[in-house]
Amino acid sequence: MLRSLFAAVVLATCASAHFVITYPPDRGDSYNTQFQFPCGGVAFDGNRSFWPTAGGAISFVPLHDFAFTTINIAIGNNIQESTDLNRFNHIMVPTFNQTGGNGTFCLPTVKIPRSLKPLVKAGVNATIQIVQLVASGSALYNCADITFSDTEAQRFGNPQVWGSTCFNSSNIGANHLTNAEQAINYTELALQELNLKTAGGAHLSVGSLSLVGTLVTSVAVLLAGLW
Ligand SMILES: *[C@@H]1O[C@H](CO)[C@@H](O)[C@H](O)[C@H]1NC(C)=O
Ligand SMILES: *[C@@H]1O[C@H](CO)[C@@H](O)[C@H](O)[C@H]1NC(C)=O
Ligand SMILES: *[C@@H]1O[C@H](CO)[C@@H](O)[C@H](O)[C@H]1NC(C)=O
Ligand SMILES: *[C@@H]1O[C@H](CO)[C@@H](O)[C@H](O)[C@H]1NC(C)=O
Ligand SMILES: *[C@@H]1O[C@H](CO)[C@@H](O)[C@H](O)[C@H]1NC(C)=O
Ligand SMILES: *[C@@H]1O[C@H](CO)[C@@H](O)[C@H](O)[C@H]1NC(C)=O
Ligand SMILES: [Cu+2]
Repeated sequence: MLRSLFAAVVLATCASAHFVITYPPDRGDSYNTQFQFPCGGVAFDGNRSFWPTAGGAISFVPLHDFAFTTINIAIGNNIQESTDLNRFNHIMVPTFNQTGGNGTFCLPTVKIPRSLKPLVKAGVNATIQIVQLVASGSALYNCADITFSDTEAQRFGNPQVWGSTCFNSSNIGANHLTNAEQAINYTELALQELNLKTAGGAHLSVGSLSLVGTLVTSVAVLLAGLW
């Protein structure tokens, strides 16, 4: 049986969940168990809603000031939901900083991960998972069970449906997370390593000296913070 979009929107307005997915609608409400991997402690109930085969909008109502948010998908009917057989390892939207709460946040064009494209066609079932890591350190989960449909994009594209479902409330947005990995200069690291090797450990290389410098600075900053 198909979940109605209307039911999900009503749910969102009186939600007790930390965040509610409104499109495609989530499985159900959870608050006390929402930190449970992979779907916030809500069991699959057999209900699904349509979602476009070529990818489409994902809309949700967050509650927190900000949350590091990741959107994943697992293809299949009855997803095995244990952590060691994690099928929610196909990333649709890599982690970003979702800012603002108590309004609607919508990404209009979320794509199917390249690795899964060959598996996706009308009638295939899947589950979309949204993970929100909030300031307290809790990871909160929510899932939407879907069936891919070739006609859903057209239905959803109807301005009446779209306009009431996919928008960003004024206080809500997103920032990119600076990827610490990208900030590392691997050329520099390789040169430092080479320096250490050619120096044969006999004396500190420039690389090590700058590392010591960084440590000293860090300790100084830490101490400054304590005053
Ligand atoms: C599916 O959703 C409908 C409407 O929300 C609900 O009445 C029904 O109980 C759900 N099905 C199951 C198996 O829970
Ligand atoms: C997809 O899920 C629905 C409802 O859970 C089920 O009735 C249907 O058989 C599934 N489709 C496929 C192709 O397995
Ligand atoms: C995430 O967004 C919040 C709210 O705008 C901001 O305070 C915080 O510094 C951001 N965090 C990162 C790591 O971007
Ligand atoms: C949203 O509303 C809840 C409940 O009133 C409140 O605890 C929370 O701080 C609000 N979040 C934001 C970002 O305003
Ligand atoms: C909502 O904000 C996000 C982040 O800035 C943006 O990617 C998205 O396109 C916006 N949604 C709409 C419907 O404009
Ligand atoms: C990385 O380090 C190398 C060697 O010191 C330097 O030539 C290069 O400009 C650095 N790249 C960036 C992006 O800082
Ligand atoms: Cu919360």
